[in-house]
Amino acid sequence: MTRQAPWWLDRTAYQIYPRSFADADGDGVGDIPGIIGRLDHLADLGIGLIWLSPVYASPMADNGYDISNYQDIAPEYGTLEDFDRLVAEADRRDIGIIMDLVVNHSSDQHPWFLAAKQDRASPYHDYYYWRDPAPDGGPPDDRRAYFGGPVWTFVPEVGRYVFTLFSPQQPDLNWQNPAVRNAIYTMMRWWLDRGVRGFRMDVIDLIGKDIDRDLIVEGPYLHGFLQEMHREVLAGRDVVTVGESWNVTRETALLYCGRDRKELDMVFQFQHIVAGWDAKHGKWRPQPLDLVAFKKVWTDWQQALEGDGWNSLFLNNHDLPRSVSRYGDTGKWRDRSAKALATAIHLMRGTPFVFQGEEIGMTNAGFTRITQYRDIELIHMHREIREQGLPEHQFLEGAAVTARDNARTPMQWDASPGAGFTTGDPWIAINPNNATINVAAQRDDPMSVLAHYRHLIALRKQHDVIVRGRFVPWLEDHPQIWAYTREWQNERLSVLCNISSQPAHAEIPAGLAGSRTCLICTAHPREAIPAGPIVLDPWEAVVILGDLD
Ligand code: TEU
Repeated sequence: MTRQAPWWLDRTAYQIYPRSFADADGDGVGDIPGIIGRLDHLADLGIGLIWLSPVYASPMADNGYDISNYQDIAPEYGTLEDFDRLVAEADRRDIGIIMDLVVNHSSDQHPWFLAAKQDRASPYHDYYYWRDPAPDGGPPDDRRAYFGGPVWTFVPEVGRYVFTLFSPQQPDLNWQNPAVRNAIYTMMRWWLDRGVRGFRMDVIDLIGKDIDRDLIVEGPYLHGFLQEMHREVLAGRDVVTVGESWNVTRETALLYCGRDRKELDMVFQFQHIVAGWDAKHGKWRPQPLDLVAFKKVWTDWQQALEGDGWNSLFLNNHDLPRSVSRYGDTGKWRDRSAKALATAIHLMRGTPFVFQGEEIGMTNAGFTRITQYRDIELIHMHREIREQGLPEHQFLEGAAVTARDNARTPMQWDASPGAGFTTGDPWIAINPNNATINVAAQRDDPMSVLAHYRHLIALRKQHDVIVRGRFVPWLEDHPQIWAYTREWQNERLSVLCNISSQPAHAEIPAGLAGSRTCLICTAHPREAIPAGPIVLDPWEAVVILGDLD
C-alpha cells in the first residue's frame, strides 16, 4: 500500500536554539530578528524544515522550556509580529517552521499556576498534580526529579505539594483534566493558523502518566491523548510532527508513528545516545564509543521502522554534546571526522536533523569551572553532588564531555570577538575556536564541513534511493568501519565510513561493493568500492552509487 509522499519526506531539518543563534539587538541573547537575518544561510544549506526551540514568553529557568504564556513571544526574542515575519520569510525560501510544543509542564509563572497555587477551590488548581503532605509534613513520597531533588515541591499558599518532574519551576500539567487538554489543543490550532507547519513535542511520552501508580514514562493514557490531539488539532492539516521520547523502544515506536495510528509522524528516540552512558551515573560518566554496539542501535531502528513509521536521524541537539567532540576527533582529523559522522547519519532512511553549528563542525564548550555553566540541569546536579559529598572534579570532567551547555555556546558566524553572534556581552561564553571554526571561513570553501553538509542535503533531494531505499547493514562486527547499503529499484548506494583515527582494513563483500558514480570521497579520489580487500584512511568516507545486480 502506498500513499502520496508527504511534503517533508525528502527534506532535511535544522534545529535553531534561539538564545544562541543570532542576536540582532546586541543584548547578548539571540532573537527572532537575528534568525530572520540568517535565513539565507539555511536556504544555502538546502534546509527545508526548521525546528524552532521555544520562543514563547518564559522566565527562562530552563531557557524557554518553562512557558508562562503559550500564545506570546518572549520579549527578549521579539514580538508576535517578528514571529509572523519569520514564518513568511521562511516560507518564501520554502522552509517550513515547526514549533517546540512544551506541554508536559508549564512555568510556575504561568497564570494557570499562579491561580492554582492561590486557592484549592480555583478551577486552575486541578490543572496540576497536587498531593497533601505525608503525616510528618514531608513530601508524599521520595521520588526524585530529573534535574535532581525531590519530585514534589511544597507550595505554602495551599499547604500542598505539586508534582515537578524536571525543576520546581516546571510544574507538570494535569493531562487528566479535559480543560487542560482543550486549552492546549486550542493553542496548537492558533499556531497552525498562524502558518507553522507542525510541532516537535517535548517529552511527549510523559503526558500519559499515572502518578499514583508511578507509571510515568509511556504511561497508560499516552496514546489515547495523542490520538485525541490528532483528532482535535492535526487531522486534515498538512503538518509534520515529531515527538521527543527518551523512553520509546523499537517495540513501542510504532504505537506513536505507525501509519494507521493517527498520532505522530516520527519520534526522536535516544537509544544510540544512552548506549554511551554509564549504567549507574548516566551521562555524567561518559563511556568511550563502542562502535559495534552503536551501529547496532541504528541498524535495529532502521529495520524496526522499515515497513511502517519513519526515523528521525540525529547525533546533536540542544541537550547533547557536540558530535565531533563526543564521537569524532577534535584534533588532526576534526573536519574529516565531522564529515564521516554526517555521512553515516544523513544517508540512512529517515529525516536528518542538523543542530545549529553542527554544519560547521562546532565543538564542545571546553568549560572547566562551574561558573561558566548556565544550564539549570547542570547547576542542580552540581548542587546535588556537593550535598552528597561526591568529588566535584569528577563531575566537572564528565560535564565537559556531556553537559547540555556544550551545545549551547553561540553560533560561530565569523572570526570576530562576538563571533558574528552578538555585538554585546553574550549570555554564555563564545567558544574561542570561532577564530578558525566559523561560517564565513567555510562558506566558499568546497572542502569545508559546511560544503559537505550542503552536498549531503542536496543528495537526499536528488536521489530517491536515499529517501526510500531499503537499508542493509554490512561489516556489523567491524570495530572501525560503519558500512551499509541502500537499495531502491535498480540502484544501490554503498556507504563506507571509517569512524576512527587509524587506517581501517576490511574485506568488502560483493553486496557492499559499488561502482558507477562516486558521490562522496573525503580522503582521496576513488572510482569505486571494489569487492575484496580495502584500506580506508582515518575518518575517510566513501559513497558510491551503483547498479543493483
Ligand atoms: O528534554 C527532555 C529530557 O528528558 C532532558 O532533560 C534530558 O533528560 C536531558 O537533557 C539529558 O541530559 C526536554 C528538552 O529537550 C530539554 O531541553 C528540557 O530541559 C526538558 O525537556 C524539560 O522541558
